Amino acid sequence: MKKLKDAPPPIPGGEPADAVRRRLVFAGIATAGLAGCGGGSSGTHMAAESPPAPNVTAPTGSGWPSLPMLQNTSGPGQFSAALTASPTTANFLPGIATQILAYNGTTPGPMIDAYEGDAVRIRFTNRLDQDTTVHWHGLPVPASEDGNPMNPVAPGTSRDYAYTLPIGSAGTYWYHPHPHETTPEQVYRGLAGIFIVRSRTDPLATLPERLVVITDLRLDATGQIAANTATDLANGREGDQVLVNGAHQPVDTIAPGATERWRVLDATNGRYLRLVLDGGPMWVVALDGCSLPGPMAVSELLLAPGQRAEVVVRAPVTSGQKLVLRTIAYNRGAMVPIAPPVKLLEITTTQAAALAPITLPASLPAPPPLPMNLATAQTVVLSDMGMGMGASGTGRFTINGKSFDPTRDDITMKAGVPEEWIVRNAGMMDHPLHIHGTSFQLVASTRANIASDPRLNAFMDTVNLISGEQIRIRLRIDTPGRRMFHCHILEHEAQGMMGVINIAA
Ligand SMILES: [Cu+2]
Repeated sequence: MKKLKDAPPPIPGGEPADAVRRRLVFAGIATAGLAGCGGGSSGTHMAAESPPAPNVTAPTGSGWPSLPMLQNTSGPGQFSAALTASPTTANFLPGIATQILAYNGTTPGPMIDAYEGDAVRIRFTNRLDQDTTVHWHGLPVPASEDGNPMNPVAPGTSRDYAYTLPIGSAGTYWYHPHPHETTPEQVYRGLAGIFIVRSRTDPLATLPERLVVITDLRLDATGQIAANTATDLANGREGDQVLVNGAHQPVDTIAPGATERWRVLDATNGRYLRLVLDGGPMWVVALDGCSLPGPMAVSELLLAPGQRAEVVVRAPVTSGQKLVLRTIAYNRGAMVPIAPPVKLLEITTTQAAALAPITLPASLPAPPPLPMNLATAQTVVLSDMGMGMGASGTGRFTINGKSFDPTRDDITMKAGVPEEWIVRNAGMMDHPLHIHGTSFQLVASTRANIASDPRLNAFMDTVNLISGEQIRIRLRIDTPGRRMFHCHILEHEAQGMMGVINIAA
């Protein structure tokens, strides 16, 4: 059994494992200044209705964890690989084997690194004890290949996922399970990976890249992953430690003045990342799988669950200075304490001579805008205040008043024909709406500050709506079949906040 590759090793001067385990963090107690190992900045989560369960946090400060790559067994123009989901163990805590679910033995799963135009064929094997699927989040793959809950892969069986990555699809995506009702648990137990599609004409191709795959983790007193509570089901699960590439607050070094492209993925079930970078400037160059029209300097950037961003960052020009990426408090309207600020990673400049600054290109290959003056084809209303009283909460989380039914078509549209939709969040908390198989353009919002938001007129596959917000999006789905659209807080999706778009040929 392969151990988790990215597990943080003990560090010189760090706390021994026993001390970490003894220093328990009790759920239900606000723990600012209590939870940390080293940095003292680990958050925790209030599990109000369950008996107080002691949680433990992983040591911090490991070296930079690089992700394993999914091996391509074909030549240029093709990407062929084998991917297996199976139970295994990871060493988040030194000396403790935590049961996880993993793709090819690691969490996050292996990075998929392919090119536009590649014919992809991935032989997927399910070694879990329940149905699963692989969903290629954001990629415009045929409906039959998109890992919909209606197309489960049974335990002990395999299937091929085969599709071609269209020219123009270069960007940062991810893959994760999408089975009916069990997606949240499969993801929080470890099944998620980043998927990069490259262009041969990428204007930023010369920049060094860093992957920042964010997951979060909640371990019980024995070091095992804690199950979802009723609070998690209602609000979306937030683990009490935030991991980067599977490690807790990893550190690295960088040449002074270096410019890097970071691909950031929020692969958590329900944690919002309000990202700030201390020590250097940050430009957004892409949201989800799509370039912006040009680099946009930002002081902070919000990622909802499922979203990605590509940012360009620049290191300080003198040695011994730090770039620190943090997520700061964000009120998403949930009935849980607002997650405390958390340091995600820390990178220190070396003694090397400062590198000359790189001038970023003024324009980037954003998708062409969709036609204006489209009639409103759909109004989509998200609600978290339905009257359902079932034990699973089914009936509370709805789209247009309905809970998910895999046999029902909620929306019909025609392949290749652009539409404009109104989407409204009539709920009390934020909901990130994800539409499969396409990227859509956000063209308007009732939010006051939308004009200065990099999202306005940009393309994305997941858009966050705050309570009461109404937006307009334009979208076109080019291939026929039945597609999912849903809230990407996975607990909401699993409890009904999902629908089917049937795209006619
Ligand atoms: Cu939601």
